Amino acid sequence: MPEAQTTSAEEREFQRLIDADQRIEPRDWMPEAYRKTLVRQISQHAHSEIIGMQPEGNWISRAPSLKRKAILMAKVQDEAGHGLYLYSAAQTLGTDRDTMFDQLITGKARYSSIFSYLTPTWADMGSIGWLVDGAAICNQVPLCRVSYGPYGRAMTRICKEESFHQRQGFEILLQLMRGSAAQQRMAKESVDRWYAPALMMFGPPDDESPNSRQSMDWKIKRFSNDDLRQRFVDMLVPQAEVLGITLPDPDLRWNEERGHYDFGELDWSEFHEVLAGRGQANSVRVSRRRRAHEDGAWVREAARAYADAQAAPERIAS
Ligand code: FAQ
Repeated sequence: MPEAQTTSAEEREFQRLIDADQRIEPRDWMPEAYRKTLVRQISQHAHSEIIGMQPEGNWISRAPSLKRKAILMAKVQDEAGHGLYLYSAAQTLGTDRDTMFDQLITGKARYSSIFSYLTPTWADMGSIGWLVDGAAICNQVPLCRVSYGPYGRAMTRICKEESFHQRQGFEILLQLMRGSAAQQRMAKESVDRWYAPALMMFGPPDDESPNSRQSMDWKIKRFSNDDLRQRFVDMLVPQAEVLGITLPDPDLRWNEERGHYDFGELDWSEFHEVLAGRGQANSVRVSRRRRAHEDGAWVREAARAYADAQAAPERIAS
């Protein structure tokens, strides 16, 4: 008897494209679990960009100079744009934007843990740029090669802007470190607060990451959470030396044998608390987003009326 056929022609074609490092496009057949994983990751990523506007938006009206205000406004606008590219990429998988927004404003959707931390000082704008955008770049450059076409193309555009974000953050900290003793203290205190949460952005350790294995097989993730975290630490140490800032980890040291920096254990209970909604600012972030969405109802109505008028001008005129 011939051996039972276990995979369909469609499945084999999907696997062939993945194995050949070619892209899966919206009209291609894909396993439901692949589609679901992508929607989960891309929508979380989009929500992070949108919620991530708040910690920095908090400082636009208090930026210390006109130049800093203009740069910060441009950066926050970029984050909005990133969110929109990503929602568009998720929409190509059949999940509409209203559904994703609804999940966000009702607190059902995840967004990155990092945006549930508060920004009490101006130096936090430097730390977000240097550490948060720095971590985002480490994570997102490999995502430009993700197997799903619309996500990869959105990431290429996003990464170009993220490198400007990271440099402006580094430059804020550099200026503060060249300033008065109080400014230096402010920069160091801020880096002390943001360093560990930035390392946690890459997700739980590999042996506690339920999604990594499958996502790597599908070439959605190209590197594991721990590998990316290590890359990030290796990148940060020489930059911290230029800044003259000591990273807050007594176990941080160069390991000649591994060719990497060793670093200390992170407090994963803090990460789980944030994911459970008990971070410094979880409820504030979601309620602000909900209010902004409600306040924007008239814009959506006006846009809809305009689109209707374009589609059927005579009906509106009569
Ligand atoms: N926060 O099995 P894994 C930015 C969840 S950068 C919250 O390892 P996965 C730029 C995870 O969803 C930030 N939740 O999961 C910016 C999963 O839960 P689920 C956004 C987290 O997906 C800068 C569970 O833990 N970047 O926005 C986090 O394989 C400045 C188990 O974890 C991205 O989203 C976390 N940190 O790997 C904007 C990048 N980590 O869904 C404004 C794309 C893990 O099963 C200002 N995403 N979880 O319920 C990814 O690369 C991946 O989704 C990971 C997580 C690496 C985040």
